[in-house]
Amino acid sequence: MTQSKKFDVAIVGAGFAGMYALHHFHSLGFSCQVFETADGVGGTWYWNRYPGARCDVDSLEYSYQFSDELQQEWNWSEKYAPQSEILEYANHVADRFDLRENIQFNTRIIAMHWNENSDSWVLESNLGENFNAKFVVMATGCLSKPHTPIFPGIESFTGTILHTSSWPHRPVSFVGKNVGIIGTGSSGVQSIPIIAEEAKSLTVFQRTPCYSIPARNRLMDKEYEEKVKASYSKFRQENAKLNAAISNNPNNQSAMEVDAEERLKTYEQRWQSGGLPFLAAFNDLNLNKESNNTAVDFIHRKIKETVKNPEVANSLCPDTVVGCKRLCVDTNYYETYNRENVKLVDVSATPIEEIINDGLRTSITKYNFDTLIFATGFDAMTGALLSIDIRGLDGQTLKDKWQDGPKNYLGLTINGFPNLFTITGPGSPSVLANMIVAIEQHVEWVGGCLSYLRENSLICIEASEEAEQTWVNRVNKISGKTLYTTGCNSWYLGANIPGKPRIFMPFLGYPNYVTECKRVAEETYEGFLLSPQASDPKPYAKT
Ligand code: NA7
Repeated sequence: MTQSKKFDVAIVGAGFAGMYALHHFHSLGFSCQVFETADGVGGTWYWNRYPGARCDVDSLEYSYQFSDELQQEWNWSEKYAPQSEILEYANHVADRFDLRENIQFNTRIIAMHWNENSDSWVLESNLGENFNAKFVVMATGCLSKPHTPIFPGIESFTGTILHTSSWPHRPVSFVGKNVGIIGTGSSGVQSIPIIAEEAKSLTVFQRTPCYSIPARNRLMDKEYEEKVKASYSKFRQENAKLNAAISNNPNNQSAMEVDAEERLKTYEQRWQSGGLPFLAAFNDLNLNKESNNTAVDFIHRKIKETVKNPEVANSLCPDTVVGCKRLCVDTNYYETYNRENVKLVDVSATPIEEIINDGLRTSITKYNFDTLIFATGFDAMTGALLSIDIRGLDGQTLKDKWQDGPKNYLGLTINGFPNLFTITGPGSPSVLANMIVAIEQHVEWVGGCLSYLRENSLICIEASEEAEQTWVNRVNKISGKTLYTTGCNSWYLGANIPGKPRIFMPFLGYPNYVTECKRVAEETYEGFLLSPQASDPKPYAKT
């Protein structure tokens, strides 16, 4: 029988989290192996190759800061980097830091069981291999399990079916094609204007309209880039003090504190400068419905000014709280509905009932097309974790543990699942922070924890049940004061997946979160159970 390979740390996923975890833990002297389903690095940016895919955070911020050489030498071409450039950057990082030799590509981890005899995890891959690791770090991403709604008849469709989140690795031509697209979240909003330019016709099936702010993307402002690079670490430190660790120029006034004229002026300035900072126009847009309504009215007016057909414009105006769902950032999204070849179909009242051989049928009409695109999102934050058969102490499955929603401590560790860490897991700022900043903070916290255990000859770490419950209550208490939980049905709440428990998953407030993580570590890992004994006390060899 072949001996399974042993590592100090197994890392699942080779996106930005997995790559940095590998680099960082190696630098601390731990032996590591990454397992990655794809044949390349990049995670989200490997898979989401749909036309128009780009980041909604400034390039100079959506990048690693762990190496000053790296951040000085890399030049971004645009304010918001396109997917191809972010993927190029991920590949550059993998080469520059010699990461590939410890990444096993084309390998999906399908099961992970805690072995109480050896105090280690046994991982099983789709290739039938077994691996043994003292610690496992889940770097599986927050938006990595695609959601495809189940429509009857899908197998009868004779044209091409695509999903934005698993786009082909070859160019897809829409020239001369009639195209249908389901979904108007960020992926739909980014791809619709570009597909519309090429396709013969594009029919957009919208169940809920989104709020979208013009990106005002442009070539990198070289002067600004030089200024940032001249004091990059200070720039990063300043951003880390902000709620989402993104420089959004927050206005510390309530929308109700200023008169209508000034409010309008503020919104107009934010609309003209573009992007996510729109939501920082006032400090209570996520807290006070009345304040939020003022932003809603402003965006509705912009939509109505842009879209010529009043009926279409009305259908594009959401009636929910702005910012409650992820705000979209676009280039020519609303303008696209003025094109002759684009049709908007509101399926909120007349849902899609079935896919037919040459299109789809709603409850009232039939639509024909050659290509059907699903831009229907993800089973966010918990989907990728729960699609692996994870079993902790006494064989408890993570699926059972999380049947009423995710429960963990600091968004990083789970009671009953020793030596397991989740990077940007539910209960951490994750998707409501700059993801790369959040990733680096998590990886460094885990690195500190692993070093502490080694220095103190400790074998296992596990979140206590009490600390976990207190943490879950804290995450809920913070979000409960906001409009996130009542203003819409978002994927932050799991509301986009039929049957998923409705729990607001991210921790709101990056700076407070970081302070708490630091405090816990300084208080010798308060809230954790640390075990000095193990049934197999042999330390694993360090590389
Ligand atoms: P999103 O934002 O979850 O958007 C998915 C879209 O698909 C949304 O408009 C959904 O409408 C729609 N959808 C889902 N199921 C259906 C059915 N059954 N019928 C009609 N329409 C449906 O995913 P994205 O990929 O666009 O963006 C995900 C994140 O990636 C984004 O927030 C950024 O952070 C990057 P619904 O709103 O549920 O009515």
